[in-house]
Amino acid sequence: MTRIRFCEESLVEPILSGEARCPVHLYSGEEAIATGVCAALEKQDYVFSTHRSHGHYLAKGGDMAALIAEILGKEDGCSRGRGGSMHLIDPENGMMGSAPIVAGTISLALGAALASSIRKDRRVTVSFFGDGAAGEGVLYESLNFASLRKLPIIFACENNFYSTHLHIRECRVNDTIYKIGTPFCVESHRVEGNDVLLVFEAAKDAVKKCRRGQGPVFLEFTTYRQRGHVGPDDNIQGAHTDIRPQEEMAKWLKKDPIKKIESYLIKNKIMNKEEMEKTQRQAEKEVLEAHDFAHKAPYPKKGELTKHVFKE
Ligand SMILES: Cc1ncc(C[n+]2csc(CCOP(=O)(O)OP(=O)(O)O)c2C)c(N)n1
Ligand SMILES: [Mg+2]
Repeated sequence: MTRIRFCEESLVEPILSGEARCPVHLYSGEEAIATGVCAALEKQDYVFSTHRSHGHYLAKGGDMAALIAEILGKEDGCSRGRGGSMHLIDPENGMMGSAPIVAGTISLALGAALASSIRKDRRVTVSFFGDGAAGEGVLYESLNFASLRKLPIIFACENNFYSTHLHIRECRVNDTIYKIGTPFCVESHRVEGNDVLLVFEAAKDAVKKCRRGQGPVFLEFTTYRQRGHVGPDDNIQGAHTDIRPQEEMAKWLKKDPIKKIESYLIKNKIMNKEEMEKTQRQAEKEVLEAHDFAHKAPYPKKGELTKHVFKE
């Protein structure tokens, strides 16, 4: 979680300075979900992600230097600098890809889970998506098909209560999402997404069920983004402001997922302050080295910009 937070916060300056040219959706505040879910997975398991994908990529084992290089559009990026922040991939570690079309990767994840069930390879697939994807028909079609075929797939909805700047209550009659699994006979739960231990327990149970052929499972994780929808803040018409109510933001800052696990670890004498600082120093070093690597990496050659983009 610390690695993800430090990585995300290190991107603020390159975004504001224009060094990062692609749209960047920061994951600060939501780290417990990617971390808790991916900790319950094996390396060979698959995850598919969205426009807000840095946390999923890192938690599944993706290389931070290749992530920063990708965001800076460099040849050494995980998508050879052609994809940017919203097209991350690392098949070696089971990170099968992210894409910015809202709900666009749900059906791809479903296909991967279908392949696993045909091959009987015992892999579990996690489809990460936001609350905004609950407004797209493909999610309902995928829930139905996954349930019909008992596919080993976890639908992991990250409900941060906003789709861009639209509050969930402006587009849904209530703010719970997990209940949409019920009509499709999919086991569904709502979990406090800022509590990494609860996330991990829920994911572990869901993974177990999927491996036993008792999938799918739908998990809705409640959370809140600490940064803007895209970029560090919401620069709407030149004003760096956030349209969300101040009290709401303050309430959620108090529920910071990293602070939460830190106080748990201290209170239960699992880690002390020095050990935590050591973790932070390690993360800081990794981030600095990743930026250094990305700065030095070359841009793709002008004549090769479409190479690797389309299959020849
Ligand atoms: C099909 C589609 N419609 C609209 C958009 C524009 N868009 C980009 S992100 C986003 C909101 C997504 O909200 P949510 O799924 O809750 O994810 P969050 O950004 O909150 O993590 C929208 C509407 C899009 N990328 N794709
Ligand atoms: Mg959202």
